Amino acid sequence: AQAHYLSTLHGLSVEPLREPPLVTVPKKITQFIDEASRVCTPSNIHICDGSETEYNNLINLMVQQNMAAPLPKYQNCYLTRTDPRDVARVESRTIISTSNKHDVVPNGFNPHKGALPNWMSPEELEKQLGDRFPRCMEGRTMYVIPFSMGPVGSPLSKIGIQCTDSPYVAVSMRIMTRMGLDVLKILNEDTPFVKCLHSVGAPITPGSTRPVWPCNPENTLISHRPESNEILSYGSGYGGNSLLGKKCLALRLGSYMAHKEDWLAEHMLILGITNPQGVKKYVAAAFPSACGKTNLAMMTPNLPGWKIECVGDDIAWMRFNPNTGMLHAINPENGFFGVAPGTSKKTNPNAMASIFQDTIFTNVASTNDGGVYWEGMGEKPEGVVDWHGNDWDGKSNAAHPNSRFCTPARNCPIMDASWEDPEGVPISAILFGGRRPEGVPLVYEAYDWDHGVYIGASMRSEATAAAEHQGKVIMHDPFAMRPFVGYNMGQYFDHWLSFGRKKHVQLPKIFHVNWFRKDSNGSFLWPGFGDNIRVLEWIMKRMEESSPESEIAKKSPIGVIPTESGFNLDNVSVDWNELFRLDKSFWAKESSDIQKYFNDNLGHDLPPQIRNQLNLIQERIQKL
Ligand code: GTP
Ligand code: SPV
Ligand code: MN
Repeated sequence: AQAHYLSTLHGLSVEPLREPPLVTVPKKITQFIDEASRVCTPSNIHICDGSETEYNNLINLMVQQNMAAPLPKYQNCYLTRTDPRDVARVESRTIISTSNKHDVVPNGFNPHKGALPNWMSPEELEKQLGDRFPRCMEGRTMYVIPFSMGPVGSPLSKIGIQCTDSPYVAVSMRIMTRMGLDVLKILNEDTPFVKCLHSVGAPITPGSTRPVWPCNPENTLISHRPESNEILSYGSGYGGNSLLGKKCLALRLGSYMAHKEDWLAEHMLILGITNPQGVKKYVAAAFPSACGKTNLAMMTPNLPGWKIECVGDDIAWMRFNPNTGMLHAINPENGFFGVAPGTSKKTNPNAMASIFQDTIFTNVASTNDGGVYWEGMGEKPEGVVDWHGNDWDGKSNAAHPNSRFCTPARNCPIMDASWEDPEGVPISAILFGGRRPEGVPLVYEAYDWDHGVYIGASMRSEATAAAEHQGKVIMHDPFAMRPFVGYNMGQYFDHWLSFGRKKHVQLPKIFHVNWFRKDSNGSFLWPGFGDNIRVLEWIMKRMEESSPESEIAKKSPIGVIPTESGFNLDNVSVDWNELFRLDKSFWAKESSDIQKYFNDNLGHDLPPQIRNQLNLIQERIQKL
């Protein structure tokens, strides 16, 4: 234990913690910082204490360097514009490295690149890292960020130490995680932690130019070593590539740990729903990136007497609680990194109430009165400067489609009273869903757990701007985890199936939803947003029913669907028949596409129960 806390590291000056100077930092952690600085050779090291003063200093530094601009229309809000080549997660350059390839890649018969996580051998990764990290922080400050995913000190939480040369990452991590001194204080020599090393890959050498948003797109590599609890990310400063607590730790390493430790780390929102009679339940929902999690998690219901409260909008860590027998979920995050376009007073008033204080906006447009603008925000103001920093021509995107707000959870007016409960909240239903313009009805319910796992495994969704995929192709995205699962997808399916075999547990019901079905003119058939409460109302009623047939429910080949009279359509006009139409040729093609995806990519690693479910569905579809 060191009495005066890292005052020097091999001759470099280390910005000391302001208060109290006597924090004991475990040796393993000082060794990691030492190692990172020896390899990356930053000119300075700054240990983040997580204080407001520090946050303000870092923001001011970014403003001085033109990396951030104040937004005087709001309170304590800033705008960042990235390099246009660094605007989203880079899935093609995101890899998991394990000693055994099969631990990550299933034995598919004809595997497709990008259909599942990428694997790299330890030797190859060592070489790739060696080509990138040495001296990569030259001329820059290395920020050391101690953070906790989950409430500080909760037995369910995980600790990470991120070394990064990006002040943008340091300030964003203070919003998105519990970060700083509070975390350092609870650590001892035995506390496991994830070593997170991040560099934008743009050293400042004599004569080199200093880009406003440093990055290195040609050499970007987001790598994970789950066997040694390490994340090494290079070349991108953006979101899921750089805020390593989020997708890298909480999902990729998280799912790897969850598999070993018998829990689940999922790309899911968590919400509380209270009906007009005062009955409250919790629901978790997995939709792929940019498919509606934040909006559902913060929804303002369009039905009187209903209440939604938010626990989390992107990630859920879940395990069966031995006392209640229920699946309990925590949100490991501390803020929202939400899609800006489409966010308005009409669609998401709770987000609008959250994001005009203490928020960092990335790649949105700005207005001449010191505000922000994006597509779908409301009426177009005059004098808009687009996300590139140019006067907006009114035709191209004002905001980048993947532009984001980064805002503390405490700003959201409907945070659930239990959102930081270390025990988590008990989940009564799990929803899977995606962007399906064709063929897939508004909602259907699984017949049982295995069928529900099949529904998660067979998820597909239209590509979005959250990653680098071009066009609106329908992609397979099992459990909305294709870019985020940290181990073999076949084993992941099996892990989900294993919960169905547990004794003395209350399994949540499983549903599939689709807000995005379109009519022949290309318009959405369903109003979505606040009207999604109608779907949640039906789901909540179904929690009380066990038979697939009732006044409000009937069987269909793909699952249990609502009866028209059993679904609340008060004050909304929709084409019910079209919303729920099941087309035989569509579903025959859908199931054969899924079969091909499974054969090509999972092969013998596809659990027999999933193949069995596929067979049952194909038989039922034949009878349509
Ligand atoms: P990530 O943060 O990338 O994981 O995305 P997310 O799943 O949280 O998606 P989000 O709620 O931010 O929504 C993404 C886009 O879908 C936004 O532009 C929303 O306006 C839009 N959207 C969300 N819910 C609905 C809905 O019910 N109907 C329609 N038509 N659009 C929706
Ligand atoms: C997603 O892409 O699912 C996000 C944004 O939530 S990012 O943090 O970039 O992963
Ligand atoms: Mn997400």
